[in-house]
Amino acid sequence: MTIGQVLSSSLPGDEVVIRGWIYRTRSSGAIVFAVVRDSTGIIQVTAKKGILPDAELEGAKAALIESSVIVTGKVAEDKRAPSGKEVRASSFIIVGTAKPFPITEYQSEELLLDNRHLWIRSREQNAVMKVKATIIDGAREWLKQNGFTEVTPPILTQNACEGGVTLFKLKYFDREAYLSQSAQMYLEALIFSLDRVYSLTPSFRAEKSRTTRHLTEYWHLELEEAWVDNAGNMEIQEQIVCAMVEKALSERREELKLLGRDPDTLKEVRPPFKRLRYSQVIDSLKGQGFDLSFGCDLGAVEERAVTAEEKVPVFVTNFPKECKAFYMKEDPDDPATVKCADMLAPEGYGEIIGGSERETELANLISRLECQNVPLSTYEWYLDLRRFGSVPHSGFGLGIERVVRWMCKLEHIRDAIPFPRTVARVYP
Ligand code: NSS
Repeated sequence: MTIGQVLSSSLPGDEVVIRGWIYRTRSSGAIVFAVVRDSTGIIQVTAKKGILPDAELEGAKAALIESSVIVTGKVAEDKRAPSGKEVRASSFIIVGTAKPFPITEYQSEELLLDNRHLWIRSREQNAVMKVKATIIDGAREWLKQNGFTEVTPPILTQNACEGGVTLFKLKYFDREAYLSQSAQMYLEALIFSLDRVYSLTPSFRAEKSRTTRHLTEYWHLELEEAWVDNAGNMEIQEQIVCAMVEKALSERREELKLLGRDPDTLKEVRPPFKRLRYSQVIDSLKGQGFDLSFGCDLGAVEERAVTAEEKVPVFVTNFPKECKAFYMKEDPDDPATVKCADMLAPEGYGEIIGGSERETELANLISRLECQNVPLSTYEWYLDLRRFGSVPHSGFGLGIERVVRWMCKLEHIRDAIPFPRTVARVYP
């Protein structure tokens, strides 16, 4: 039985067998109080002299935290136990002993990161990973219901989808290749076969900046849709984010609470989200004393100012052409800007989605690539997509860890991934 099942459905007097790890332990004379954890929760176990064999009691007394155990015993009500129930052991078997655990109560962030392979056992990390899996489930369910096919784009590529600055270069036999920053260009090719596609892959960015929202390797959920314009693209973004939030609210309330997120604050996340034009945002920030002009990209500080008081994500649309990627379609009604939208999470968490309608005209795409000094030779295949039945289409990329950070109220994005990769860290 899992500990969760014991807590939720066993009755006093039931005999249960639990398997897990010692989370806390103390003994006084002839009795051991151990708190045991498994993936589903924690429960107190008491082991008393006379009830279980002496050798097992001695083993229980000697066992340090994180020893793995199998406990058989009877369930009893106990008001003093953290969960109101405890297991009175008739057998306490140590499966794997533990050396003194390097992580104790108050630890530096560095020590926790050096011991990440052990720290992921913590209740906080356990809760974050569950929320993450659940929001991915929520997204996949929505995608299935809405006619998207999951595809498997390459990670090794010769294309710089998001510019050269953050590329991880590698030697590919006798050539140069990169780790993918985005599956977008491949997804664009795939819509000509499948109409609506998505992929969930790692994306790589050689981000030198140490911030609370940048990883060098992150999980990227990307969608691409034929026959959809920027407005339709934003509706899809709203719906999928709401599906992710709803799934977490229906399945992960306890985990959210453990992490300090009041689940009710997420209930307001329903469409439609506010839509602000970039120029409006710049004017309003200037009014607040920011030194900005049309053409500056929005950084973390500006994004925080835009969303600090919001409870629901906000779209910022129509960024100036020069601060966005070559593939974004110029807005015919406002040609200094492109038909794009960034979705910013509320409460100051900042950008979680970047998306746009794509440029469909071959000549425009070539001139945008040339302006950005991109060598055309490795883009020939991509330009072919405009030569053979070009079609209006849009898409976007959602950073899974950015969404987890917001929903779980995490200070730093590295806690949204079990083994974070940042400029300072690639171990363990
Ligand atoms: O650079 S993006 O804004 N856009 C793209 O890569 C498009 N090519 C996606 C597409 O249309 N298919 O990145 C998209 C999202 C962004 O909004 C963040 O949520 C996340 O990817 N992102 C990151 N998360 C964590 N760490 C880093 N360094 C990072 N960079 C982007």
